[in-house]
Amino acid sequence: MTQDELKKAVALAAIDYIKPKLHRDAIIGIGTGSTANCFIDALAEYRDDFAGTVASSEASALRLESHGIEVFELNSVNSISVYIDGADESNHQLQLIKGGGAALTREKIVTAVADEFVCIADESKLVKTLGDFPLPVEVIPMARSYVARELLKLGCSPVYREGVVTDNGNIIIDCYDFPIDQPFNTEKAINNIVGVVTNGLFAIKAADVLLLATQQGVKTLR
Ligand code: ABF
Repeated sequence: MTQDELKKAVALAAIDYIKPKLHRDAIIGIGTGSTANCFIDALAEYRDDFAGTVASSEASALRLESHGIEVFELNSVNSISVYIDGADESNHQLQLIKGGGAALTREKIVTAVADEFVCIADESKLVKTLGDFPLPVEVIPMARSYVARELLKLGCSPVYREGVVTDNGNIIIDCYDFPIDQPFNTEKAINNIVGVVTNGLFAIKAADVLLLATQQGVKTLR
């Protein structure tokens, strides 16, 4: 199977996973990226079986609406039953790097609200140690140079992602050359730098389930 076929396979597995949880009041959290897009497309068939969605990006909201799926503001819902999203990397503890698509802050907010976070990915995303993928950090624009200097002290090579403005009007700094042995501590350390809005480590609240598409079928990791 190609990588695209693996993404479609895991999106269908996620549909099977959430089907028993669908009911007329259920709100589904929807992530961002090409794997999440496959899930959105597959979800369209079930649009009448749940109340609606909360999206982690403008792009996903538009795609959901194009399928006639209702999208709610997060502030207008009381709970999210399950959040489905991709990742850039996952380790075996289901701690993730996310934010390659610059949607990390809204993704982390929706993750915080959701009762359950189901990550969907193809097998290329599973790693022993996080950090081959550069860790994205969303930063208030005026703090860019200061935050870069502080990130340097943590041992990475920070690179400003030119030309990218997040949905929240902020900038992204990517941390290169940064093997992350202790994701929980690193997530906290970066959060403590003044001017950082969010970092792309999802370790303090990791995924609950990882549906991983492999050439041998979709595996469920917990
Ligand atoms: C989002 O989409 C991100 O957090 C991550 O950066 C990315 C994964 O994209 P894809 O599914 O296209 O690989 O979930």
